[in-house]
Amino acid sequence: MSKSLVQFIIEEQRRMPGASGDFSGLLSDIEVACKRIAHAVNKGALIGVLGSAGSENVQGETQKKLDVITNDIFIESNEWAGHLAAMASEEMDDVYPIPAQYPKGKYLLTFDPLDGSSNIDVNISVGTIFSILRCPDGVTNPTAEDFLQPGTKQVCAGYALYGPATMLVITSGHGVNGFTLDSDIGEFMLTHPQMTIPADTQEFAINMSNQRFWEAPVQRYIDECMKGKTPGGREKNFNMRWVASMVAEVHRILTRGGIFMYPFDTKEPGKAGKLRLLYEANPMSFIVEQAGGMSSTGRERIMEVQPNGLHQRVPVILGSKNEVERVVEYHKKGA
Ligand code: P6P
Repeated sequence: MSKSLVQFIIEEQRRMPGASGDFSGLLSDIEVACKRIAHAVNKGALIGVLGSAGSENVQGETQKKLDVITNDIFIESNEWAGHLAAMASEEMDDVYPIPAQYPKGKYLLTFDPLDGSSNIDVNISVGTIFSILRCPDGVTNPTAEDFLQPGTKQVCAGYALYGPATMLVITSGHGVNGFTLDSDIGEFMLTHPQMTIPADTQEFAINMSNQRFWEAPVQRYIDECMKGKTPGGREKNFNMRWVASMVAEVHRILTRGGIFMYPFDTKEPGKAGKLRLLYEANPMSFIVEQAGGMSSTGRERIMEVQPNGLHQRVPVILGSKNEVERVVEYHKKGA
């Protein structure tokens, strides 16, 4: 019989002498949150959760009903057990402190409760992304400043993918493992142990409608991919994908390789990129690097970026190592 996530977590804990069980408990609470979100997402129109909530988040994006519902689910599932000192979310302007009636713990949790939610009304896969940091020693009431840690400080990162199957993919620095929800027993079961990303690929993912706004290095890279084996192109032909759901793109890359790009563009001056560092780029970069891939802004390793704000955005170029290295090389040359 394959291993459940609960068994996997406990066996991982045994590998860390002196572990208090706090981390294991937090992961189990996150697992419950993802099961609850999977239920809400899978029921969709049947329980009236599709459509707009009629509000905007701190990003100025129209919130879907499920954006708000899934954010509430993550808060409710994780605030009570005493593993966290505070939380931060794409859907909340500021830090969420643990209510006074609950004990506090030593971890900080950041999350995007429903990434790709613009797809939810058209029944395309969406996901949840989360990242776990340590709360700085001696800090009992964390502020936004305490979350501003580079991605290399992450203790754990993961995502849930609500697709044809519901999956949970997690790393805590010892490789990447994928679990599939067996709805007959309500357990996530280990189905994809030690996932690795092939160093080479013939598949790129980018929103081509932004092409006129890209910098020269990205223009060159995509132009060569589009030319394939014709003159001025590459040694191979390429295929393209764009789901507009980062979790689905990253999962495809973990499964069969690829390069995902949401680079800097001049579409909205002053915006450093579209994707958010703390709860999208950093957790996905931790997972990608642990699977043998690479993740860069084009100019620096994403996990070494020193955050300057809870909702900071960065350019993201991640996936098969040899292709990301080529894009980084083009940035060094200026094109
Ligand atoms: P666009 C979803 O809104 C998201 O944050 C990522 O999941 C996805 O990769 C990207 O934005 C899609 O952006 O501009 O294609 O809608």
